Amino acid sequence: MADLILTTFDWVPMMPRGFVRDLRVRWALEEAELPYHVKSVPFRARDPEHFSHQPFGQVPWLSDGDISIFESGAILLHLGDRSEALMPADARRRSEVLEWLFAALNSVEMASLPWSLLNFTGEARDTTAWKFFDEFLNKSRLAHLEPVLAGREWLAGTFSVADIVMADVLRLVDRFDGLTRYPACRDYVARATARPAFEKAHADQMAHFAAAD
Ligand SMILES: N[C@@H](CCC(=O)N[C@@H](CS)C(=O)NCC(=O)O)C(=O)O
Repeated sequence: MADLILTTFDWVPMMPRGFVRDLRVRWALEEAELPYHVKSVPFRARDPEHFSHQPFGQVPWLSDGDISIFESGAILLHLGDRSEALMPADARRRSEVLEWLFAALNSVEMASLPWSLLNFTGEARDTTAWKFFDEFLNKSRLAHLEPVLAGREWLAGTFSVADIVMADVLRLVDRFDGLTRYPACRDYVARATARPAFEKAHADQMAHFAAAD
């Protein structure tokens, strides 16, 4: 089996540390107990080689032999083929994982990321943009996700890549106190981030960036 190589930045500012998306990949690799190496590319000077792996000059990407794959969701699906700890074999449950993984990325993160960025930039709470995204995230997404998570431990029966992405997405909302009205969402994040694989992935990311300070 080919070596798995995860590429991330060599350094990032303090604010995103612990939230850089290589964490999702580290977490999946740890859950599946797959051996891997981590490589770095410069945060400040992104060269053509970097863009040849990630067309937007972002991270992460994963090399698996002669396959190079970007987008955290795609990487997790790729790894899902390697381990039932990430993706169930049963066809019905597999489709549940797929729908929830895309829901995390394309329904929840699509709403939560602009909201988080407005928090990050300190956008005033009385602007049209803030009111729009705050209502969108709360009324159209979190209010509906709350009863789902109140009724189940993990999104698709057992823990899967869908939970890695959804918990990571919600973790950023929680960082800005956006889950205070959603106890089931908060408990879900707490449950997911208490997993040893998350704790190792998080500690390793923090150590990786701290090493470059
Ligand atoms: N949709 C991409 C997003 C990747 C992304 O936003 N990466 C961030 C780090 S978490 C990045 O590279 N930011 C630097 C930039 O956008 O220039 C994925 O999930 O992999």
